[in-house]
Amino acid sequence: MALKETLKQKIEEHRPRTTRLVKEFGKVKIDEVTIDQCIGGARDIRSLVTDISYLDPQEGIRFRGKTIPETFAALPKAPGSNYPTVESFWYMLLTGDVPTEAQVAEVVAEWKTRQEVPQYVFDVLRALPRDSHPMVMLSVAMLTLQKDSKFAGFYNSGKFNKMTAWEYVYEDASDIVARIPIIAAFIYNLKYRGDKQIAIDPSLDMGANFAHMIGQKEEYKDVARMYFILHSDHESGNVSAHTTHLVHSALSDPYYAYSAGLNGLAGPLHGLANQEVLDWTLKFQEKYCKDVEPTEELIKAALWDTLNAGQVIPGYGHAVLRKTDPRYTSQREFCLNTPGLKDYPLFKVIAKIFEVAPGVLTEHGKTKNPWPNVDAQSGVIQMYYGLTEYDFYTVLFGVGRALGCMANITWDRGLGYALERPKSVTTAMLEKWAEAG
Ligand code: FCX
Repeated sequence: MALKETLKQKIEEHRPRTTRLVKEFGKVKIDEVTIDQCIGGARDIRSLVTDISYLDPQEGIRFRGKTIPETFAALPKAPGSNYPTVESFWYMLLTGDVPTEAQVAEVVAEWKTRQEVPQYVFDVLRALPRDSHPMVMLSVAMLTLQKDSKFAGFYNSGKFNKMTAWEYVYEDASDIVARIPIIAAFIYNLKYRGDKQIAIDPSLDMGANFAHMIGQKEEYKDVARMYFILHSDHESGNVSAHTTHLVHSALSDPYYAYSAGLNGLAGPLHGLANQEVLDWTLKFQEKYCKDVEPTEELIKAALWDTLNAGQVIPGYGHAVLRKTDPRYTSQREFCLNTPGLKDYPLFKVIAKIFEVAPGVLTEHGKTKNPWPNVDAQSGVIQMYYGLTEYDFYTVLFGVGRALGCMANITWDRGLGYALERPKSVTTAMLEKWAEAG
């Protein structure tokens, strides 16, 4: 069965579960809210539902119930590779099933029919100031595509129907995941390679084609596949996923929704942290170890400099996780298993920071989680392969994150989730409740 048909069946089977929960158990309490959660960014309040992924504070992410190693092991591999195609992962995120080789081939073929980016998008990108941040370019590209949204077209057709609306989200979502790597490659070439563009290679899967389009070597194909899968989803309360969900809950189409999600991803406390990590580490190398190996003492001194200046250590800490992020571990293992990369000086610095930073952050005593997150380890791999323009790294994150955000909002519409509209209160109200205990 084709992906959309399988998804249709899954959504129709799932709907009665959601309906029953609301009708029969709608008043069952699953959480309570405290004043510090109200002021402190709604941390830990259970108020969102997604079956695409779940983040356990100790164990880390599971995609459709599978840990990262289980995900990589279960999915069919790209030809000649140890890594799965991004297309096979998309199938699993949407349906919860591990696809067969034939089902993967269908998705690969389907994305090829969707990946052509209209010329007007490139025209708009070329018209932007060339020193615009690449995340601005990616977000603008999303909005530029909005005029052709199939979901918006359906809504405006006068035939809008809640039961079938998800099919139009699926259409836009599939167009977005197929096109976003093409747009990202265009932005890369526009900004850093003097607008020397490389045409799509129609024989390649998504990750491999991205590598080809940014002029990368063969080995980078697996880096792209791994990177996009690892960055795809982190349940639904993180800024990019939550923003996408929130904006789409107003029935704004997937282009509006993901452009907004990307704008959140561009924040230094979220996706931009990978750029910040590289910036921090290169400045550290420049200042402290021009001619010497990075020692524990030097790293400690640099970490304290940052903390004493009132800044955060980028790539460390997490709002949910309380252990080393398995996305960090997975990328670290990739480095350790790749000859050359294992001995790459910058990787040695990153590895040394991993030995030192958790102790320093624990002594500093503020963060609830002194362990590294995904961003602490992703940039060094890109640097090693020659993708040195680190203000581009959040764009790579955005290409991967599209998979999770688009799978989520397809299901949001499939299950008819409501407009999101939490209630706000005033400070005087909080004070009154505080006094009453
Ligand atoms: N360095 C220094 N201080 C840190 C810190 C770090 N890496 N992480 C947290 N803290 C501080 C916070 O700033 C906060 O200080 P405050 O009381 O003065 O406001 C205190 O510790 C408690 O924060 P905590 O509850 O542990 O963490 P939050 O949930 O508020 O914030 C993030 C989580 C991720 C934003 C925070 O750990 C941070 O700023 N880390 C550095 C930036 C980063 O790596 N972001 C990427 C995260 C992620 F993986 C992603 O989205 O890509």
